[in-house]
Order: sequence, then C-alpha cells, then structure tokens
Amino acid sequence: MKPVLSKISSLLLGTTLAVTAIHAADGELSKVMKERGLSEIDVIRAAKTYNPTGVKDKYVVFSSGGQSGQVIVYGVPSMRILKYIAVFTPEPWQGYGYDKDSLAILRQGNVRGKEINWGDTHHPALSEIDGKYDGKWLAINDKANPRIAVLDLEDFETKQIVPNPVFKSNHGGAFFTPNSEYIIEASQYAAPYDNNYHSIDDYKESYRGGVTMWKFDHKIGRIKPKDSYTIEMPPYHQDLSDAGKGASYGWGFTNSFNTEMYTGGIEIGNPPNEAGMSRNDTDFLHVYNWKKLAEVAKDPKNVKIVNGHPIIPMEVAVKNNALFLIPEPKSPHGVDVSPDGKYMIVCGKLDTHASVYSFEKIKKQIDNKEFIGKDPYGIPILDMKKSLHGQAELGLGPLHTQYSNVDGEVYTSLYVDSQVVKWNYKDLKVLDKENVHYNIGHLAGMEGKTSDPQGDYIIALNKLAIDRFQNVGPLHPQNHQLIDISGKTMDLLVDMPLPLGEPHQAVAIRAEKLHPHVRYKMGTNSKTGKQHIGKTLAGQERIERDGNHVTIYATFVRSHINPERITVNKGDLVTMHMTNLERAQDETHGFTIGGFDQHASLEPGETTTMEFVADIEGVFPYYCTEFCSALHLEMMGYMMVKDPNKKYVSATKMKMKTMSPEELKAEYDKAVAVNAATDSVIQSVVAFLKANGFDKHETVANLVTDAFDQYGQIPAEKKKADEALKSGDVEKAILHEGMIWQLMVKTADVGIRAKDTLVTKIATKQSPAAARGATAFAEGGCNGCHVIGKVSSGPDLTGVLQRHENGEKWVSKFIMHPETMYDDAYVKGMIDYFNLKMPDQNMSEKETKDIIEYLKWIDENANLF
Ligand code: RUQ
Ligand code: CUA
Repeated sequence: MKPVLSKISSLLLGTTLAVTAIHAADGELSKVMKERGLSEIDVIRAAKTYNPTGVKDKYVVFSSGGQSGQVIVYGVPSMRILKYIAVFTPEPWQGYGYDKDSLAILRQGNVRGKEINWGDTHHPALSEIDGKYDGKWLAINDKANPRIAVLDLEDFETKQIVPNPVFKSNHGGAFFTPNSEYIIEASQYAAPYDNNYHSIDDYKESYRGGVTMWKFDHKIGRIKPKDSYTIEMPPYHQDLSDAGKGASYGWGFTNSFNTEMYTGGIEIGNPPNEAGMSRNDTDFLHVYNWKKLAEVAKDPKNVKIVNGHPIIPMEVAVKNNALFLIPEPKSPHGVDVSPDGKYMIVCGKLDTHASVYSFEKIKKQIDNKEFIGKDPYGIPILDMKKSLHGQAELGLGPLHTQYSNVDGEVYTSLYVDSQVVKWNYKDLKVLDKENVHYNIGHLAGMEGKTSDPQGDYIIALNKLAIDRFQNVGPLHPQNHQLIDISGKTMDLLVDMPLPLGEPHQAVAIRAEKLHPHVRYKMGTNSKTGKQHIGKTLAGQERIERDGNHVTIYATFVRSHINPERITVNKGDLVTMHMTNLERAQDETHGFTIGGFDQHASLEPGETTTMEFVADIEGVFPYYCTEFCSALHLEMMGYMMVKDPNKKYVSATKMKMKTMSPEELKAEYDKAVAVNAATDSVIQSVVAFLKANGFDKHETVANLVTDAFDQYGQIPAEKKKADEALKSGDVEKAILHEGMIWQLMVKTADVGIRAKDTLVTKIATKQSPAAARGATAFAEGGCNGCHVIGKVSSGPDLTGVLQRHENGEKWVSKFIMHPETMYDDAYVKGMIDYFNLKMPDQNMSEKETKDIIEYLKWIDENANLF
C-alpha cells in the first residue's frame, strides 16, 4: 500500500478503522483521484474539511452579509452555510418584516421617521465576559444608516435595532467592551450632529466625528439608549475601533483618516477626495478612556443634548484627561488590541508597515502629561515614536490583524499583495506568507480578537473572486478561503463562494459555547421573549369581530390550521394571531394568504401576528408554506372577502351521485378496522419503550412526549366520530375516523424514531471488532438484503450463528465463498424461497471475522430488534 494512502485513510477513518478500510479505499481512492485530477495534497485538504453526514463543525462563524443587510452563519472547517439571519432587510423565509412582530423590530430602525429596508452590515461582534466570548449575543453595525442591531444566540433572531441619533454614517462598530458593558460605534464620514443644512464651507466648524458608547444590558441582551453617550471628536473620518482589555481595560482605540479635513469638489475643479484625504504622512489614532467618560456623562453639566442624546464635548473629554491623539501612518485601517491588552496593532493601507503601539508607553506619556502639541480642537497629541513598540515591514496594503494561541504570533491581511502574512509582533519578524485569491480585506481567526484566541484556522475574506468559481455573470460570488494555521507554515484548504453581499468581517466562536434552544415556551413572542398577547391553545381557536376589525386566534399543528374558513367584509382590518402548537423539534409551519404580501414562519411554540386590511374582494386560499408532514398540502383554508354592499345569489347546487348506506357502512367499518390495527402497532412500540425505561433518556423521553401530543388528541376525535355515527351522519363519522388514523400515523412516526433512538442507547457496547464489522456489513452492501430483526429480501440474521452446527465456521465460509455452498440443502431452500443467491462481496478474512463479532453483538441484543 502506498504510504500516502495510509496517511489519508487514517485521517479519514481514525486509526482503529484504518487497516480494514484501506483495502476498500486503496483502489477506489486512487481511481477517484485520477478521475477528478486530485493530487495527494488535495485529498488531505479535503479530509481536513470534510464532515460526514451528521458530523458537526468545531467553530461557528458569523459573517456580515454586507449590502444584504443580513448575517451569514457557517461552520468551520466544513465551510457549510447554516443560516442567513435577517437583520436590517426584510427576509421572507423567516417572515422577517412580513409579520407584525418582526416588522416592529425592522421599524425600530426607521431613521428620522423614514422606513429603511436595507443595511450595509460591516462588523459583527460577539458579546464578551472577561474578554472572552460567552456565546450569548451578537451585535452588528449598518454603515449606511448608522445603526446597531442586537441578535440573540438562543434563537439566532434579531431583537433590537438602534439608530444613531447624531451620526450620518458609521464604520468603527460594533465592538463589545470586555465585559459587554458597552458597544462601541464610531462614525465614519464626519457630518453635522443635528439634522439641519450646514454648508460644506463650514466643515471644520459644524461637521463632527465621534464615538458612541452604547450601554448594553448583558442580562437581557438589549442596548439601553438612555444610558448611552457620544464622545465628540474632530471632523476626521474615524475608522475602525477596538476596546482595550487587560492592561488597557477601560480605554477605547479608534483610528482615522482625512485628518486633512479635505472636502473634495471634483465637480468645481478641485482635486478629488482621494488625493486630498491622503496628503499627510500621518493620521491620528484616537485614544479615549470610556470608563471615566461614562462617569463624566452622568453629570448633566458635562454634556450637551442633541436630538435627545447626550454628547460629551471634546473640551470636556480633554479636561478630564480622557481623550488623546497619536499619529499613525497615513490612511490606516485596522486597530487590533492584543489578547493581554498591552499592544495595539495598526495597519496603514498605504504603508507597508504594521505599527505596534505599546499601551504602557502611551499610558506613561499620559500620566506625565508629556505631549508634543495639540490638534486644532485642543486635543493633546502624543509622540508617535515614544508610543511605538516597533514597526514591521509586512508587504503592500496591510489591513487587519488576528491573534493566535501562540504568544506573539499574529496574522495580517495584505490587500494589495493578496496575501496573509504570519509574523511576530513582539520581535517584529515575518514568519510566513500565503497567497489568497484575490485582494483580501478582513481575516477571521478563531476567537482571534479575544483574550483567548484558539489558533487552528484563519479565514480570508477576499474582496474579489475573479476566476475562482463557475461564471454566473458579471456579478461574482464572494470568496471566503479557509487556511490551516496549525502548522509551521500556513496551508490554504478550501474556497467557499458566498452568494450574498460583500461580507466585510466575520467572527468565529467555538461551537460548544453556543446553546440555542429548539422550541419556544408555548405561546412565546420570539421578538420580545415574553408571552404573546395572541397565544392560543388547542380548543381556544376563535374568530372575533369588533366593528370592522376581525381578530382570528388560530393554531397550527400537523396537518391543519384551525380555523379553516374565514369570512370577512371588504375593508375589514384583519388581525391574525397564530400559534404553532408543536413540541417536536424542527416542526416549523409557515403561513401565507396569497395577494396580501404576508408571510410568517412559526417555530415550535411560537406565536406571531399578521395584520392587514382585506381591501380586495375575492376568495383567497391560505396555506402552510413549510413542507411539514405527509399532509402538508392539505394544511390550508380559505379566506373569503365579501363586499358588504353587494348582494350574492348562491349557486344552484349540482346533482352528484352519493354513496348508498351499505357502501358508507362498509367504508366506516374498514376505517375502524384499520385504526384498530394501527393502534396495536403503537401499543407494541409503547410496550417496548416502557419495558426498556425510555424515560431515563432525555432525547427519547422528548420524542415520546411529541408522540403523545398527537395520541392525546384521539379520544376527543373518537367521541366526535361516535356522536356522528349515532346521529346517523356516517359520512362525518368516516372523516373523524380518518382523522384518528392521521393522528395515529403521526404518533407512530415519532414513536418509531423514539424506539430506534432508545435501541442505540441501551444496546450493549460494541467491541472495536464488532464496530468494524458493522461498518463492513453496511459498506459491503450486506444490508441491501439483510435487515436485522426482519425478513426482507434475505433472511433475518438474528440468531444465524446458532442456526448451524459450527455456526461461526459455517457463516465465515458462506460469506467468503458462497458459491461453494449453493448445493447445501439449507442454502438451496433459501435460494428457492428468496429467489436470490448470496453473492460474493469480496470480504477479506479480517472483515469476515469482524462481521462475525457484529453478528454476536446482534444476538446479545436480539430482544431490541
Ligand atoms: S472594513 S476591509 Cu468595513 Cu472592516 Cu476593513
Ligand atoms: Cu405545516 Cu406544512
């Protein structure tokens, strides 16, 4: 065997399985490699990122969705997309912006009373405790209409949008402070704080930059605008920010460009912005003590109120020794604080260096009031050289930096060179470079900006994809590339096309830190987390009319919507409260009424409301939009809108052949008999579950609860069937019996899943050999004919070792050389019965031995199959 194949196989299969599997893999693997033109290193990279079905990722990434106004969730290392979360943009799948409750969240983002239905998301941020991700909340900024949104990681939904009352754009947000006390939002393009016209000639006087510190309530996951404040800053274009931690806890850092305060005018013959804004050799890193300023802001004397929001004027911040500037190489981009908070790395797009600032050196100058001067607004300037730990020459266009688990080791993106550079910010040495395609912007490390970076991988978020993917027209997908950083040198593993927005930045968290739930407490408004006013339980469904306001309390459960007929008058305001009564995992129902631009997604236990004016006459089918069950298409009803000013004549009834009483009775008897038979299957499953202590296993117990949710509805249905029969309405009785059968099928469906799960939990543990045997049995195709516990296209193998004298030998021989035994009387009989011959599956002696062990394990657990 080729050594590389054994290496690959052990990667793919784990060492215990390697030896057996190699036999199968050797020929097959080289064949596939040849056919697909894959090199050995390709296969190793594939093995490093491949997740077999059911296997989950180690990290979860939250990426900004750029101009889509959404958040994209995917896994690492598989790079499989898990979800798009609606944030600033209506999103129909989640019903976001289409039902009343989510629309209320979207409308929180109105700017000056105007509806804004998109956003330019840049920087997602995960909440932190002690500088480490806690997996509770996610915040993200909208650069275009300066806003911050908060998402709850218990259900991955947007819960709050907060517009900035004074900024006209932002960029340097969202960034959490180390204990999620605040979320930092820095403005980008300086503009007047008020909403009035100010001539561009008054730029220096009337336009301002700034940093808003949004107070965050970590317990409930909401920004508290009333307790928040903004630090006024000069009309430089503030850019990215980061919060100090550890040694620099309490401080914030925001860099800037256009300290020239250039205002363009290309149309009147002035040189363009890009020339005027990059004229100076240096711009300013803003250093501010947010902790102190939070106290300062509490005294009304210290703030001025603009648009109802407190601003700390620059002179107040300066007087309190809480705002400073340090020169930084021109047009910088990222400022990234080290895990211990002692250093901040600033990269300048137009400079080949990364500048490593030392907080200790900065603090010393601040404490000694040692300044080289003041800017035009009176803010003290520190000496750049005295603030620097040092600079490292990295390459062209350095932008952003991420930290790793190795002390001093960092990764920086090089936009112009299209590279990631690995270097050491302590000794300032470059260690390795890796090419990416093309023009990388941000890069995302695994918890790479926390005080506990994990290393493992770096994701390159490239600005251009060019020729990497199938051409889908002039608008190309985005390209995220996964790089393995666990070795001495970097290794680019895989490309992922992202067909949405320009994802600026992404943050990655260990998957084990996330604990999302699978269902809501019954009747929850997911947007508020509280009980919904429209919560409706089974039996409480109703339609209420108050003047021309019709309120419907509806429930959803596989496979019907209650009510199924709604008649309203043209012009009525229709409020429909909908509760998904399901407890079963992933049993979401969707809801729409055609023609009214309405859609809702109802997760198990959720209640939501849609509201619209029924302003057109007609008949409007409504239905469940999620394929939720075998009778999903039947999950429908009609809304009929009548014009109150019109007279309607009912149609002449058609004459159709009806069934005779005898035929009806026969159908009824059949329905009852089928139900009795189905029920006995259910009872046998129930007996099995009880006998094997199902309630000791939580997942099984949950499934059984789901099953009994359905089963519990049967007595009421039976009562209706019997009443109908008694009153002579056999037709109706048949329909109720039919409903009983539906409920039984749903019960059995979940019940059998519960039984299978229970079997895996209580069966004796497989020996390594038996486990290998199970794999060989499945992969060798034995299960095509033999189903354990059942006679299928071949005999049941439970007890097969006991059926023959010298059973193990007999079975081994039969597996390895079946053709030599076709004349054996028993085998002959079987061939006749099944009309099939046991084929030679080319099992090796080792595999055969393992299969025998597997068969022994089956016999040990025969009672479970
Ligand atoms: S940015 S490519 Cu909007 Cu974060 Cu740097
Ligand atoms: Cu409910 Cu489809």
